[in-house]
Amino acid sequence: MGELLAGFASPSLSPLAAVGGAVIDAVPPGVKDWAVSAFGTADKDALLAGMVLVIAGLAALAGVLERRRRFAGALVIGIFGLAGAAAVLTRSQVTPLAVVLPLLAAVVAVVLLRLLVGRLKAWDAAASTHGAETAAASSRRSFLQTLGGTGAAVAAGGVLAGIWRGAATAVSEARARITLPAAVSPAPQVPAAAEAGVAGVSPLVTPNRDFYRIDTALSVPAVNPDTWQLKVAGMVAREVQLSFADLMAKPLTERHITIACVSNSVGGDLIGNARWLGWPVRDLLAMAEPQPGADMVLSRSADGWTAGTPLEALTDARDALLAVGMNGEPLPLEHGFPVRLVVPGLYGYVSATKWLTELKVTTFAADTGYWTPRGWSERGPIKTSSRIDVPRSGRPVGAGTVIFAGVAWAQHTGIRKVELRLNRGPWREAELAQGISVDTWYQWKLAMDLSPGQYEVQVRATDLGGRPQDETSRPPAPDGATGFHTVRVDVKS
Ligand SMILES: Nc1nc2c(c(=O)[nH]1)N[C@H]1C(S)=C(S)[C@@H](COP(=O)(O)O)O[C@H]1N2
Ligand SMILES: [Mo]
Repeated sequence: MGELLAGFASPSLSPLAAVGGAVIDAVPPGVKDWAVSAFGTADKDALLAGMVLVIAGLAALAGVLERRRRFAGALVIGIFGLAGAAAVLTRSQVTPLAVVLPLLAAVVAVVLLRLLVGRLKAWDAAASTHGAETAAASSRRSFLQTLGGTGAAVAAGGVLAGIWRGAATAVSEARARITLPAAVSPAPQVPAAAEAGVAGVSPLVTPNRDFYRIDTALSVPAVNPDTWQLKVAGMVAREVQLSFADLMAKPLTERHITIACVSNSVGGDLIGNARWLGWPVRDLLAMAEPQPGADMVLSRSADGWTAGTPLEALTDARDALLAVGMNGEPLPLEHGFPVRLVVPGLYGYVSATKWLTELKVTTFAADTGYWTPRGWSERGPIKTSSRIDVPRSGRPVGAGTVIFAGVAWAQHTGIRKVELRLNRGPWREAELAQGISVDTWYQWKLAMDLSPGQYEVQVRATDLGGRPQDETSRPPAPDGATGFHTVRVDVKS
């Protein structure tokens, strides 16, 4: 009921999304890490499924209690409605209507509960009366009809709410109307020599639909580009306001940049490379003129999430962008439409704010980003790492020439070499493909002659400064996983 009402009245704030968002913000960091490692990018679906199960359990409990004692079940529903309203209140997009919806839904649920329990009791009474078989059958039918009708109405309401929410997104329509301007500084052509040419290796440029998605937003924030405003404030000589039209009229830069999540485990897939179109953040900051002493920019999203980025990374020569385009399209909604930050060399949690609305020039001493108090480091430079894509771990291959291939990255530094070793033997240098730029990942390949047997294969990358990747096995928290990606290959005769 709450979802249905929200679908029509307040699509950005369904009660389910609000409770889920509050849960995400409240769980200890360890639980979040466990959820990402267990469910990957399906973590939100898993949370929603879990919530639906909890709701079904509470509904069953309410029914059982109400049958025993009048209003005992209604009390459970009332508390549930209040909890929903409280969760909505913790959300940054809260509106008065959004708070009322869970309460309204609870009232409807109590009315239905009373109706159903009334019918059930009539059936109980008739069933225990001798010689009242026909009365029992008819009260049974009446109970089951009411129950079935309620179930059908809930299902239809849910579907309707879903359709409505999908169709009602004026934002998707606004996105469809956008034509991206050409870049004044276009992305360098992807050199043909950047392709290792091995089937099964990660594509050099990740298609938008395959690009990993990580954020705390249970429902994708709907930010209308026509009303979008970016505010630059804090320790600046002058505050700057920027509209989407202003931004689109700036001389834009397009670059391939590989972004990665700090939660990516060694060998994991929370990393992707896209061609981003945007205005260099340093040009915007130059307009605002950061004051001496400032060392951090706290960026904020429409849903209240924040990241703390070193001011240096946004003002130095690297191409930190206020991105509006991803692989030639306006940003997909899940990837931060209409505007996000992309900063070469930094993990997403300290730099890649999606649905961006504010840049506050400040200091690390005065402000902290969303993940820092939750057990993650204040600073998050991406660690040099490498991954074996083919052959897939555990998949048998034929004896003879076996081709290994994968990707390696050291954003903003670049890769010098990639090496492989078998069963902890000597390192052998792989063939390193040309990079698109030092800000992207590189493909590599190595053909080896292997006789039948079991092999443990490990990969390591060395950056252009000559620093090999860290070999110590460490988990993602607090500042990124380290260690060698290791696959087991079963070579058959
Ligand atoms: N508004 C907002 N932006 C966010 C996040 C978030 O939770 N909310 N997560 C960050 C993290 S942790 C990562 S790794 C990147 C992922 O960007 P992607 O989903 O486009 O791949 O977005 C960053 N930007
Ligand atoms: Mo992340």
